Amino acid sequence: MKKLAAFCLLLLALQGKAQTNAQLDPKILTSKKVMDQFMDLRFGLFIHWGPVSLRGTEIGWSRHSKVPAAEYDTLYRQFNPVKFNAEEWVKTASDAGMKYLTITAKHHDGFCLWPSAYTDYNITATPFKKDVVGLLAKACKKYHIKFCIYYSVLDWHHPDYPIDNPDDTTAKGIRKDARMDQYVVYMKNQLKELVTGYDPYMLWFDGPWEKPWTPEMAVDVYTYLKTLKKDLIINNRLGKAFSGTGASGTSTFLGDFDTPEQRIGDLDMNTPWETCMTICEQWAWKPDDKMKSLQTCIQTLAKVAGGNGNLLFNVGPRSDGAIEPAQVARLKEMGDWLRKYGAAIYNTHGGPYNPNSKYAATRSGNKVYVHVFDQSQPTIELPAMPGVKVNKAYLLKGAAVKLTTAADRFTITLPAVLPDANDTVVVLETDKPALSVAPIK
Ligand code: FHN
Repeated sequence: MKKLAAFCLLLLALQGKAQTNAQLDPKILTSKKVMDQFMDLRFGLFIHWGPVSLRGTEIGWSRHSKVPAAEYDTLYRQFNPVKFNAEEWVKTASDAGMKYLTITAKHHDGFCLWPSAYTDYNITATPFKKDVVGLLAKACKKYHIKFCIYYSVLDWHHPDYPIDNPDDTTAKGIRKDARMDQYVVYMKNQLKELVTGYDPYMLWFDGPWEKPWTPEMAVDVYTYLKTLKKDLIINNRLGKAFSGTGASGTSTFLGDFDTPEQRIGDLDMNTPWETCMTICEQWAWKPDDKMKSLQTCIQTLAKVAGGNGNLLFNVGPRSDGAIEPAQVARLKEMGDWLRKYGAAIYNTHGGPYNPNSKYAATRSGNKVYVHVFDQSQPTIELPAMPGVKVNKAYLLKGAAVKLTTAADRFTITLPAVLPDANDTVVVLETDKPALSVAPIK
């Protein structure tokens, strides 16, 4: 994916300045209230799934490269995920402490996980037939998980999308009869199906980097979507600029939040952002894919929250419809940690300290939650918070800890045995609202 980010940067440079929210009618932009509520959720489940799970190769990207297109495009005929149980998936998210779920309704390969009236290349053409998007939407409603939909702007399968093979820039990789104007009509028809049919909380767009998709189309589709649902949250990948293409900060992209990928975003108290990351290495299911340790998972969540961002954590279910049991178990372990220490994650803001390998910090009211990762030393030193006094220091759910205050720093003496080896949370109660402290980079 690093190659992709470089490729996006190059494309962006070639295509000139990307569009920004300044080109939208300010009345249609998603309100700060709605975005604050989204950011309070902090943690969501990303799901990359489709017939390609039959091959165990990457969704979209392995078409033509690892799997011949003719074979890739007919995998749906064998796709019969008999173990798919939408409520089980949603309960896995809920048990992980996740508050929203984002499903790849249509990825770059163009296959639709719902019975779209605008293409036969959809779930009803499989032996399975059931409306996966609809079943997940219903299960999310039942378990009070916000339902979100991923939709790929580029579509290497659709006859009106000009690019068939991103790796072949010769005439062979291009559809010379493609009609991009017709493709945008198709896209808007499908988006209307999804928004009016399933009432998603958010649309997670992807794949805006190729030449056929223009900034003008992005502005048109964002504006169109807001006529369908005013409070619909829309990420910044309708537009050309997103983290990884060098964009950051509200003035440099179109959409409601930034989307750093496979990395923890920088501390930013102004621009809503969400890191998307795989629990393993591949987005879609892969046999024996290497899974992140519990420590990495928990510390990633704490560092993202410490940066004032959300974490969209991805699993790729198998072709039989089950999520790998080891991944379900890992997510449950994250949920166990959150059930104990979630006050330091949900409904907090990031900062005031920039997350680092030793610690991260979140805050709410007059509390700063210091997430201690490096437990090799008996003490941890933090720069002083200008103009703010710490009245009390204690372990979240635990005993008081010793705090020494100097002009330019605090020193916390940690107990000999820490309650959680992955992330021990120390609470600093301040004499002023914790949010009054400017970020300490
Ligand atoms: O190309 C996609 C990739 O397959 C995956 O969906 C990620 C997840 O955000 N987004 C794109 C790469 O930036």
